[in-house]
Amino acid sequence: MASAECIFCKIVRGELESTKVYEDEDFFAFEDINPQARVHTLVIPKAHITGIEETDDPALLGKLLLAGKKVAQLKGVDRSGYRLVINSGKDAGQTVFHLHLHVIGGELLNPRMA
Ligand code: DGP
Repeated sequence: MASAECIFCKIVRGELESTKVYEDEDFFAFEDINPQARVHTLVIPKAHITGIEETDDPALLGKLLLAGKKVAQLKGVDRSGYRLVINSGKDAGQTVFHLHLHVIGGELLNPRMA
């Protein structure tokens, strides 16, 4: 179910501009507007799911990770290394309430994750 106000749903629908990296039937990947490393791409389900706490669907979550791997390959960081991150809720600093996987790499990342 799409949400009329959700910015990531608008990106999926093409109502908001984005730089597309990958798309399949269920997922869409695009460049983060505020990159935190040379490679910073977001992978989202096309369906509106507010965050990882909203779903227990193993197929969806498995495919989301596989789409993240695919994006890492497309961005050329699969061999050098990359980080997959999902922020959930306030303490993690989640700002967009549409499930998204950050694919971050292209440089040596800070080993500190919190
Ligand atoms: P999070 O903190 O996990 O909720 O990360 C949300 C990310 O979404 C953040 O890195 C910036 C990105 N973002 C927010 N609005 C837009 C937008 O309109 N376009 C794009 N491409 N990225 C956005």
